[in-house]
Amino acid sequence: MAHVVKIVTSNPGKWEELYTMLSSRGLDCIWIRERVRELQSEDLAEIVLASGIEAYEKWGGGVLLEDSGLFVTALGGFPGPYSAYVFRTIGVKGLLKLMEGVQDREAWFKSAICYISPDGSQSIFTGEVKGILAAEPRGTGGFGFDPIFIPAEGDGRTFAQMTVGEKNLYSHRARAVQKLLKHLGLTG
Ligand code: ITT
Repeated sequence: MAHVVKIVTSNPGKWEELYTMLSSRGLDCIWIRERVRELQSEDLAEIVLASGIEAYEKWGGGVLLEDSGLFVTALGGFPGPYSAYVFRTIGVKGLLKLMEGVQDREAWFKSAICYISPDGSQSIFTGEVKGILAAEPRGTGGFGFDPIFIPAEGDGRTFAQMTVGEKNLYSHRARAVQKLLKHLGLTG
């Protein structure tokens, strides 16, 4: 029986990545283009679980939410869970300014997915990708901080210089999705 997954996100870039990965495994995806209230916490898993429960109460079983962020080592993990706010306020340029003259360019994207099944059972899946911050933005694809994130395992291009399919080979979100697919028995 085909699973129906209700993906709740206000972010079209996230939807595209999640839809591409899940539909290729035979899942029927519905986009609920809404922003769910987010808990204040430093822990992405905790934030996404609270949002997931709220979404389950509103839209019922089969809901999937994802919370993610960019964690910059030299900035003590900032902006982390505040990434959406930092992106909306100071943006890519503002973050680069904070990094001016900083030698250590290491950063991580982290993702936490909450899936609540039709019978109400809650699961959380996480994924990470390590990279470095570019000196200048490059590329027009992706969203958010993609123009300045160069994944360590890649070929030197930023995520914004990759197709969705290429980004999905390395990304934090793709790694969390792999765990979800395994949980649903849809890998291999
Ligand atoms: P929803 O909460 O509605 O899903 P959002 O964009 O507000 O959408 P988050 O609260 O999870 O989502 O914030 C994630 C932010 O972290 C996002 O806005 C980007 O600035 C950044 N981010 C996360 N994953 C990213 C990725 O794959 N590429 C670039 N930036 C990313």
